[in-house]
Amino acid sequence: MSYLPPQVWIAPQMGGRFGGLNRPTAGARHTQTLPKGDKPYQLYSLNTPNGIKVNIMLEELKALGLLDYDAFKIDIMQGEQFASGFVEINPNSKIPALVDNTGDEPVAVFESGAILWYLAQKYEQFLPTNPKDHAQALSWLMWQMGSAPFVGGGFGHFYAYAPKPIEYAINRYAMETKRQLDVLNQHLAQHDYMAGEYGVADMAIYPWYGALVLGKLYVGENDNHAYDAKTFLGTNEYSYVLSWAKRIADRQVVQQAQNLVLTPITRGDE
Ligand SMILES: N[C@@H](CCC(=O)N[C@@H](CS)C(=O)NCC(=O)O)C(=O)O
Repeated sequence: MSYLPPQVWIAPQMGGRFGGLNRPTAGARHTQTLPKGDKPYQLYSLNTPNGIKVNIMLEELKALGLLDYDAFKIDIMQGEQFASGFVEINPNSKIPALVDNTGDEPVAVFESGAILWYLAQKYEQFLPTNPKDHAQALSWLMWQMGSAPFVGGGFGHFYAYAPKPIEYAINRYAMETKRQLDVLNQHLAQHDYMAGEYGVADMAIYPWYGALVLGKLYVGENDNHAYDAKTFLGTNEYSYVLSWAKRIADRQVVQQAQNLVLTPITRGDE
């Protein structure tokens, strides 16, 4: 064994694609107010799977003529999630975050699942009202929020981004990711969408698990090896997940959401 944990952990300088961003502390790292447009909602985000979930909901509601919004890009590789203005609306410093200016005072919402739920409830769209499907929709929404970190922070991180491949970590999270895909596959074998009609749970699950089976997640090359998660995990075996993902990918609004144009924020009063 090459590493033995000391008695007390001391934060090291981390390597790898995201390592330089990590610190064991929260809060703003620089002073910067966020730009604000004149539309009723202000989105501060990035087109990652967690960001795309919210893009889909906003684009769906916009297509129904129910709202409009300005979209700003928070470049997490540049540390913009630690700008004081962003930390004020999301103390957790992670995209996406939304500000609702439709009422007497601005309302900030963070955590992608909370934003989906907040908007679905407010506009009475994409969240079934009958108790059985309503409970299913919330259950699958929370399932996604709890499960995807094993795919992103676990499997994707160790398979694609870690400075060197660690067999134990890749095996542990590949096992869990495949188990989750099987959970979805067994459910989607019996249902066209996650909970009744197309809705919040599909919007949350598609950008992670849909993208994975469509071969859009973790495809590339790092310093050690080429990676292609769809092939590595054999995702074609999850045929019901694949058909469901194709149904969602075919929606024009979803395509717009995946390619949403976000306005960069420029550093101001530092
Ligand atoms: N549970 C959060 C996770 C958000 C999240 O992990 N966002 C990532 C990008 S996908 C981020 O902002 N990372 C920046 C960082 O960790 O510093 C949500 O679903 O909103």
